[in-house]
Amino acid sequence: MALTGFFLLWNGINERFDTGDVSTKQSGSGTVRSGRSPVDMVFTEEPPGTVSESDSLSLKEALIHEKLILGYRSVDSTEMTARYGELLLETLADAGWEDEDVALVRMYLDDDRAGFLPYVLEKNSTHSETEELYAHQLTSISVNKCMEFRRDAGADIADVAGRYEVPLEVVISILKVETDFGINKGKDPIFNIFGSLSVADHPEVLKEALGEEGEASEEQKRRLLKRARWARSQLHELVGLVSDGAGEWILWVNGSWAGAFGLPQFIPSSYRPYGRDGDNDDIINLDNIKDATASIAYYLKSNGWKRNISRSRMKKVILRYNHSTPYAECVLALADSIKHRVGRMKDEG
Ligand SMILES: [Ca+2]
Repeated sequence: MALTGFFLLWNGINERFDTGDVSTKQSGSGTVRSGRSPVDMVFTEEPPGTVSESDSLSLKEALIHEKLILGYRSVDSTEMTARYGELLLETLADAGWEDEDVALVRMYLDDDRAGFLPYVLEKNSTHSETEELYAHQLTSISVNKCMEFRRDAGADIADVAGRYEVPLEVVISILKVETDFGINKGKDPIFNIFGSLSVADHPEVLKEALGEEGEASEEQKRRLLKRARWARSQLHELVGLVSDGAGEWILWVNGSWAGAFGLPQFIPSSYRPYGRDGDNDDIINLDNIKDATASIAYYLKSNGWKRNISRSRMKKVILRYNHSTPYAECVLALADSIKHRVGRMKDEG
């Protein structure tokens, strides 16, 4: 089927976890921070880690810490919100966009759902990947959730993952770490995420975010400039997807602060090349568990995953999925843990 056909058929449900006939339990997403390195957590016996129902406070502390490190000034959202559409169109024209693409963005900005999101600038210019951010993924609670998911949905997605020779525990680990099996897929339309970030290097926004000369760090300025360029390329891809037949709904799919959407948390530039139809209904729905599994596994295979892959190569491939060493180490450690539990279950008969 032509690519356009997939787009037209994909109905774009993004608020629910479409499991088809798969029943999946979803429990709360309390986080646990053990302070241990994922590297230390290759499980031999019982998965280590402090078992606690909630440590959301520590996650909040980590985010405050990020802000303190970089001394971020909040963008004046009232003024910027009022000027957002104008700033975005000006920025895109300055960046060399074709008039017709700018006109499309102008049209989408008229939608009631369009709007400026100051936190996106803040998050994208202050976030740093640390092992601590992933520690809660490597606890008994987390592994228990993975085992529940495997029990409920494993049989349905094992053959899909197998098509690409990617072990089931690796797919389950990615589904857990990315969105907690669909619980944390993001809360704002990706058109607004990429649009807001696209204006981050507009002189007026930069001045607002960085303050007077020398007030904020060079590092933060560097990040804002880099992320703004990146966001415009993703926005361009997104507009292109609509133009190629995806339907305008894709603009309003909710995504994370980094613009990642669906269970695999793909960005627009990954959707077209790596999105796959896992349940053979001719619809690529990244909120459908089989399609998500196929898309994750196909992404990994396309980036070098194969049978009998070495450990170091595994890590390199996961890093292609998400360029974060703590992420890659966490995904592999969690997959080890799931595999270990499955092995123990089999031993116990
Ligand atoms: Ca499908």
